[in-house]
Amino acid sequence: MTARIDAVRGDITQSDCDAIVNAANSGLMGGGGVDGAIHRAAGPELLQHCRDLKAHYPCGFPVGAAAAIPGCALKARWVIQTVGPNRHRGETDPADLAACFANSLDEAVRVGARSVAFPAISAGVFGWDGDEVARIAVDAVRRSPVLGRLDLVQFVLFSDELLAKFQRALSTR
Ligand code: AR6
Repeated sequence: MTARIDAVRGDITQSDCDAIVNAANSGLMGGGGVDGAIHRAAGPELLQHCRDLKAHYPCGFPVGAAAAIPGCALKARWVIQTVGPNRHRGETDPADLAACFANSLDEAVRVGARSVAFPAISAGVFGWDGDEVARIAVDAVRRSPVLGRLDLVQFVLFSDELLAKFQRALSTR
């Protein structure tokens, strides 16, 4: 058996998945976009877990890395922190974005999650094209060696436009 991979429109903070992935920044102290929404919904306790994680990364959390912290007030049991490449800073390597998805799935399996929800990492403030994010995300998830240890990988998109892009990527083999 391998995980079902799908895409829905919605707010990832309301996801029923065991783990939700946060598109954070290397400072890990919260921000706008999905990061801000997750911090608001999870409550202030999340920030303390972020501080503990940050203490291990004095030079900043690396682009493409992933680490799970407790979901606090969220339905999700874990928030997996990852940092996408920032196109506005010249971070244009698709491998860095693919690493966010692949490493987040590895981390989800490591903590025992069976279902994982992803936002469109780097498709907001970090300036990547939505179609490109969708293609890279779907490809990285399909290639993941841990897919057989998960039941569901769900992309949760904030707009119909982005949902259509992910649906297109999912319909292409
Ligand atoms: N649920 C699902 N998707 C959402 C939600 C939500 N509640 N809110 C926003 N999105 P962004 P990035 C979508 O900018 O490009 C932050 O300040 C949003 O519409 O959140 O990786 C961090 O602290 C977009 O499609 O993440 C970093 O500094 C997608 O999530 C920086 O932004 C990603 O947009 C990271 O930028």
